[in-house]
Amino acid sequence: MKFNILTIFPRLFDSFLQESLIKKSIDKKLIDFNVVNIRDFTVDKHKTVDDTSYGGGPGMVMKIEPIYKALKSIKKKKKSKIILLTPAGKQFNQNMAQEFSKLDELIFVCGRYEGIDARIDNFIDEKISIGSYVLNGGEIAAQVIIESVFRLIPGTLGNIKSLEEETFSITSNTNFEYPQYTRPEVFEVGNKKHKVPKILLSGDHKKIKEYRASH
Ligand code: 6GU
Repeated sequence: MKFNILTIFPRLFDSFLQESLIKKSIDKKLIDFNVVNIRDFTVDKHKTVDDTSYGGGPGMVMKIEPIYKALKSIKKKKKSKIILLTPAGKQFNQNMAQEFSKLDELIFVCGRYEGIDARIDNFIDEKISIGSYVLNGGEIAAQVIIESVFRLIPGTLGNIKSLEEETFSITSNTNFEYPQYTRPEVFEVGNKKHKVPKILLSGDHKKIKEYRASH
């Protein structure tokens, strides 16, 4: 699967792509990234990506031509979706992550919060928000969506647990997560001993199962 990202801050993706399972999955060629600097598609001397708002008002508006040209520069795959990240979009959830993970490609347009020329609507498939709060731009939202989508692609996880169980637990009210512990058995802070529940050390698999089901 390919993730294309259109942004005026491409370096925000540097460390994101260079760590952990994202990096491993890129190395394994399970996923692929194309970070596009919208500024590269400006034609004027000052590489202008925004301008004042028609009708007046505060804040700058992202110009449509550089974004349109950046979109045009992407050689689109068959199952592809163009997503505009905006706090005014439809709220992202696990079911959407699941649907997106079946595509060949996602194309993210990272708008700055102040605004983007409304004619962008003619060139995108969906508007998505990651929650009821305002970010200055879509870059971190794109990273949130990418992180939730890529891990659903077969081979990207050490397949730790059933993804179906995980989706069920998050979309229903039941919680499949149980408290987990690792060494040391007793963690001392000052005179306080923080202990691992005895049942988990008992080796009694039936009891452990019951404990996990009820916590
Ligand atoms: Cl996708 N963009 C911005 N700018 N703010 C947000 C958001 C997106 N989702 C929640 N807040």
